[in-house]
Amino acid sequence: MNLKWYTLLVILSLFLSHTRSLTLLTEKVSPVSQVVFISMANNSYRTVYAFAREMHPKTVKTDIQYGTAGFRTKATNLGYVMYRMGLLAVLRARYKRGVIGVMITASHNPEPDNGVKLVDPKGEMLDQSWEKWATKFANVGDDQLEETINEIIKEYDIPMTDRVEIVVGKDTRPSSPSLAKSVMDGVLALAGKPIDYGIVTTPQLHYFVVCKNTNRQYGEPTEDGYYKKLTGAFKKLRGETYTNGNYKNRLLYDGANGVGAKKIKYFQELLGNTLKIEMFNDAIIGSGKLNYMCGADYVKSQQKFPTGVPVEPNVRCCSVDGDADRLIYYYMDENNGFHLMDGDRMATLIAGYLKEVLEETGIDLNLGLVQTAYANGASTDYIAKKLQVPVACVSTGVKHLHHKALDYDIGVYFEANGHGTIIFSTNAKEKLREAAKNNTISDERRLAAEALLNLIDLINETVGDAISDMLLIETILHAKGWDIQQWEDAYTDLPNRLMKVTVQDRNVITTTDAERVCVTPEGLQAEIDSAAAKYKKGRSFVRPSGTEDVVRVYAEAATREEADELAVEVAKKVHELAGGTGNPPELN
Ligand code: NG1
Ligand code: ZN
Repeated sequence: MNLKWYTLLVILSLFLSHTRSLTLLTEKVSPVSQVVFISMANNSYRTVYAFAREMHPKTVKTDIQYGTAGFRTKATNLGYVMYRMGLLAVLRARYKRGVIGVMITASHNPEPDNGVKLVDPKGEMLDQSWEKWATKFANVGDDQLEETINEIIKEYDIPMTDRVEIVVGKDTRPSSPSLAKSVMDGVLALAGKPIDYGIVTTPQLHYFVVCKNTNRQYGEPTEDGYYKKLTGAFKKLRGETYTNGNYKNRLLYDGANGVGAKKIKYFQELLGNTLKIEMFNDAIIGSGKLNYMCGADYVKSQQKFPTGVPVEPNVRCCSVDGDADRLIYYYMDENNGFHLMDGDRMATLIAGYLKEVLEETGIDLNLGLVQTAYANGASTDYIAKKLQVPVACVSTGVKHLHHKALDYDIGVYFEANGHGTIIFSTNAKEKLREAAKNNTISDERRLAAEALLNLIDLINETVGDAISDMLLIETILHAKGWDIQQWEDAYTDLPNRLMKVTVQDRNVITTTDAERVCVTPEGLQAEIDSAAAKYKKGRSFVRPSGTEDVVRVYAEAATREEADELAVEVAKKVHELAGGTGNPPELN
């Protein structure tokens, strides 16, 4: 577009601005000096830079890093980061020619924190090659923002004329509404179209992104569409008998006082008596704090029963985290002994069940399981040796697990903390559909194929989804007629301990081999090896956290005392060799 037309448009938009604030000039956006003036407010014409400086100025000097789950820090420091992620989302959407998602949440972190992550068109986490851009966008000065935008446009040859949709979701934190507004300002500033989904779970947002990018083939991009898809599949799988053998259709559910507490109510309405979910920590205002002494992270990391849930011996309970993408099961026995069923247990139950049903279909598909180094050694042994399902180990972070799971026809992935899902390849789906329609094969084979197709609808393939995973676990336990103790009988966890060490700069720790081997500081790995060798079944590794300013230490061994001792020994070595701050670590 030449300058004359552009000037005319500016005059026209100034005129229109009396009636519209923050309005877009045209559906197709003009790249004058690529970025420049797109938004309009208060009768004045602004640059992205001016808008940033006036409305969302950079308030923090220290750099922030796009980590394992995007940016995460104190909510008060995130306004400008959100605005800039709104800008980046538009650029990414134009580059990918698809809908991009932005989720505002700090998951299991305490309430004063918040965070933001971008969701790519296929529902995956932002491609790693763009993480450096996210980090750059967040850290440049206000006056370098336009230059940075022009730089990325040039590098990727991004067409700046498409109108793109950005779907925005947020969790229940008090800071989330204003941070969502900042994201949307960023989207509007580059003439993208923000679609505000309000309070939703992280996996719901991933689902909406995929529905939109597949022209609704994956489902309806609405909350209603999501509930109906999942509960419809669940009811079909459950059939008319709600209990079976030792399986009872009653479950105690801890919503962590977060978004998972709000959304489970819609599920319960649609599920009726098929599954009786009793809700606790249900986010009624004033009743309890988000993630405080409850939720999946608390239960897994403290290995304790959450507050707010009544203790009933041998009754199946589960907890989700603050944005409902993690799930943990547990129960208390009659002697007040606490039993945890974490992500590894879910992965093994699911992989074992899928293997059985797959065999019944007679279809040749490869099934694999992906874990991280945090997976309990006993679970890895059980999967590889007893189930005979191939296991892969990758670096921490869902993006790595998801990516690896794509290598299989049916890829099951779970982090020990309860985040995971299953992905089915197009080949697998096609073969199952063919078998389900094939009248020349036995009823048994056909029904097994149908069951797997229903399972696919029950699963949120886009990302780990606590509520969808919960419905899947309930389906499997029901099919097997198992109570939670029978599920637990599969193998015995090796006692393990997680510790945190604070150091001056956690990035001095670098690792290789899916984080199982520490490369720097020099000499640390040799110390870890010699410590682990002292204990029966001893295994330990260290890595810098991607969500907290700490180094994480993991240790497991044959007994609780040995696992604890090994963890402390390694933590002390980290403190000594990696620039520890404060007192040397002790077990608390
Ligand atoms: P970091 O802080 O990088 O360890 C934690 C979890 C990850 C993942 C992310 C995102 C552990 C040990 N680490 O990452 O598995 O879930 O948070 O929430 O649980
Ligand atoms: Zn989460």
